[in-house]
Amino acid sequence: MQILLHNLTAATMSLDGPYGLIEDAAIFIEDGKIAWVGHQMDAPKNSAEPIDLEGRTVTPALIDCHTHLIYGGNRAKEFEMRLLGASYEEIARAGGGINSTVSATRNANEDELVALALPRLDALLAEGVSTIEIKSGYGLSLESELSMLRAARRLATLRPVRIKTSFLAAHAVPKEYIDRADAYIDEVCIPALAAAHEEGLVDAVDGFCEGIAFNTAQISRVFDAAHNLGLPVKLHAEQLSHMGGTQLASSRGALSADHLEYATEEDAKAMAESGTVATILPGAYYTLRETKQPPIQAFRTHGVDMAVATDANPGSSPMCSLLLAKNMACTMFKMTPEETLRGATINAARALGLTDCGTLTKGNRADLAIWNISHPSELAYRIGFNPLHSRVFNGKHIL
Ligand code: DI6
Ligand code: FE
Repeated sequence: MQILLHNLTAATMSLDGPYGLIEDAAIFIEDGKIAWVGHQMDAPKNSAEPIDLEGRTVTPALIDCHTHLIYGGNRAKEFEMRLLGASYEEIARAGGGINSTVSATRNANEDELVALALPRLDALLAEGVSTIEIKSGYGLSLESELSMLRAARRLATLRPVRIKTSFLAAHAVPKEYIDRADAYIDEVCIPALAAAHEEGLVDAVDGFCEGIAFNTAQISRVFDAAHNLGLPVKLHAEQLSHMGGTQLASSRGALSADHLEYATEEDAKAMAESGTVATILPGAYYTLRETKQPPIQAFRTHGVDMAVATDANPGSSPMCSLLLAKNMACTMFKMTPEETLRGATINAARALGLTDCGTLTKGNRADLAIWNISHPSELAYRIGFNPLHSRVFNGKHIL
């Protein structure tokens, strides 16, 4: 199976210069992989059917490296309550918040969870996304966490998409364990992790280190369990307050620390040292009307790679648009359009521990997004407009 794409601008995200841009480029795809990228006049002679892209821009397919796409119900009522003055934390402590989604998720079977997630998945794919990370964390019981992960994995059999799963039972304390968070970690979270791993359902282990969730000592125990199983870790850290999660995650060589609104310069230094990606989630900042901004300049200064993701979830970020997340990261946090494209490609791949995608590089998977734009900065600029022309997924052109 061979395809030659020509008459295009390639934003390789791998070469020197802005976006690793190559004008008048061609891309040769063979057996699901990128076999060659360069100036079209140098394209290798071969028998592949050429596809004229008429000057369109090609980027690596987008990667949404932080989502909670699988869940039951919705939280529109809490959205209303917050606008009337209740805080996210107050609602959570009163048994709403994550725990209200836990009830709705436990009440849905695996088929229903898949059906509920498909429209959200389709919205992401329509914008050129080809790899999506999906977390558990709304089951909070062994059976229900496994059901979420199975549903997440099943999506990849129903659509042209690659799914990576993160185990997030340390997301909230379920109501049957109220005031017994340590017992929940020992009796549910760690045994469920072992069971999920045994079934091959876990690519990484995540947690929510926050006043309304788990402290660093509790997350540490979950990370120990991950380590014993040989699984990489990541962490929701410093989202609503400074709890020390970033330092913990960095000291454990975490793939990413996510949110980070309350992270400090010292945290940025620790992340740089451990090569931990900073995953910026503007949808949650926006939805919660947060005012404390993540320390973007410190991440730049210390050379921390930044990813940008949707955090798609029913509570703090009911958003299924990675293009909008890119736009918000620019407008609200003054990230550059190029930083946000790195954040949704190469750095998102790093946040997932993937080395075979996120750039247009020979040998990588042929996961591409083809756009009706003339420069990749346009992907962060418009609001509520989708310029995707088509995708190439695993070497197949999907129109
Ligand atoms: N932080 C978040 O923003 C999501 N999870 C987390 O740990 C929110 C989850 C929710 O409100 O349902
Ligand atoms: Fe999240």
